[in-house]
Amino acid sequence: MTKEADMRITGIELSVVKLPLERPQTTAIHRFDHVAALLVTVRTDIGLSGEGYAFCFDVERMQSIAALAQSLKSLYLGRDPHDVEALWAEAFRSLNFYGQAGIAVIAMTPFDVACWDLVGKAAGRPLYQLFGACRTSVPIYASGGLWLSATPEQLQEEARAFLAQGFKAMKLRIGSARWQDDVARVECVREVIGPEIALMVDANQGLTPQKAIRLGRALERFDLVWFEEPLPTWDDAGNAALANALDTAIASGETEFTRYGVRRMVEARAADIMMPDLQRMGGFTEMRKAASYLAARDVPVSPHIFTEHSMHIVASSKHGLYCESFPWFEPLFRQKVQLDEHGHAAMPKAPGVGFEFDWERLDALKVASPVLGG
Ligand code: SMN
Ligand code: MG
Repeated sequence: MTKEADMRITGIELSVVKLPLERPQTTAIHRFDHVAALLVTVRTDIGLSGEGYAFCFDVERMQSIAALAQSLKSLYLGRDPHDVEALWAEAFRSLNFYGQAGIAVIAMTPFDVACWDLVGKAAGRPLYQLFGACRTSVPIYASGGLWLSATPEQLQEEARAFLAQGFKAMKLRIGSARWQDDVARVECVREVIGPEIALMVDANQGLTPQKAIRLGRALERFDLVWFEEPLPTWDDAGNAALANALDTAIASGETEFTRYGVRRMVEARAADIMMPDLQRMGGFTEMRKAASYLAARDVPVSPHIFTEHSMHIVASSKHGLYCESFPWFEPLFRQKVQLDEHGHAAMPKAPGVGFEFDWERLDALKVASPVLGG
């Protein structure tokens, strides 16, 4: 590294924002009416700043993540953000006592992401090019709708709206009390989108093995891209049996932490497609390890949410399938993800992540955080 490329972290700012949702939304196991995000800005002595965020489903529980993040600040202050690998390892080790999964790993994420944002900005390159580019646009599926809480009429309306927005792929949540109702939900969406649009379903770990096999068999005729999280993530044997029994690919892994969770599922053959989540990996440093491990095992990778960041992983992974378009976090950023005529998302040309916090809007969404002293 040349002397000019050096930079030092001189300041770190943390804040919590509350993002309201238009109406409550449900999956087989969640109910959301707002999300809370922890925004981290890392400033350096060369005038560049990097940004990252973590989120959870309620402002009260966000305080625990914010407290852990606050405790990590001293580890990063004074350091060179280029040292992402060393910093990740130090942060991870320092959290050993608190559990090297769960909210401790979530709390590491915005720092690692902000450091990578700085690495990209210092190099003058978007991150996917630094990671090793394989495309300039990425397949993307609409995921901000088709919730379990939607009626069949709403499902059809939302599916039409996704098509009108230019999406060529979309994901439907399933996990109804009667599995036959899930078949009807898939049928009514297919009716609107036709056979060519890619369709995925997500049961959010809400099924039993018996229900999952019946439903999975009944869904084979809809030519789904994948059947996501049919069973609890810890049921490796159950997921492996299902993956073996069905022609439809099983996708899973969004709630696994770090490369170790990803590795366990792959070794158990519990999923055909893996969906690592940026904040459960602890940021880009570990996400890239997970993506490389999946490449080595020839397992396709389709990252979970974090659209603006996950794009860089899909654009630098030949085995990257799709990026998930998830609108909850759009208000965080000044730039919007742009779809082309193929329904692909164009990679940003700006250096780093290429999406920056929209403080003009975010200041009004800030909420008090006792642990951050606000
Ligand atoms: C999902 C679950 C929880 C939060 C966001 C998204 C969902 C998905 O499982 O895969 O989109
Ligand atoms: Mg999911």
